[in-house]
Amino acid sequence: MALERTLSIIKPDAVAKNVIGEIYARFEKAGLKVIAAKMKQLSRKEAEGFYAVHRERPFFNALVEFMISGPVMIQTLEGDNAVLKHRDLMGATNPKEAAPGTIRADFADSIDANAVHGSDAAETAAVEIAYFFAATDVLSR
Ligand code: RTP
Ligand code: MG
Repeated sequence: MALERTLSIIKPDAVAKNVIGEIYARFEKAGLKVIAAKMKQLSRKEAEGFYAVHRERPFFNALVEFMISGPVMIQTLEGDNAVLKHRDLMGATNPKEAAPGTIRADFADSIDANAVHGSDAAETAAVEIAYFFAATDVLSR
């Protein structure tokens, strides 16, 4: 299996619910290591840049507003098959469709306030990690 990295964001709704630790515990139990982390209030520019691929989508403005509505917890995770493993832990984008026991099924309220973000491929993970972390702030262990 391939050792991979992925970018995880605990979104403002889940930070407000005070479940950072519960979500981290799921990463750890699945064998994903936190190798970089920071809490941050995103600026509008940062949120727009991060979600630039969705710029033309009808939900873009609502997504940006939501992502700047409060602090987020951003981390780089490392482990075997980290991208897919993390997506499996997250569950479907719409919490109504998320499998029982997934982070979104347990903590998300709606498709907009859906608790977490995770990179969707190794290539996008590399871009997303570099968006938030300098190479020297990512501590493989
Ligand atoms: P994410 O990027 O946040 O990990 O989520 P995802 O891959 O599961 O979903 P994606 O298609 O990349 O969409 C990014 C975020 O935009 C919001 N969204 N709203 N109202 C809608 O139809 C809709 N579709 C997507 C969600 O908050 C989603 O996480
Ligand atoms: Mg996505």
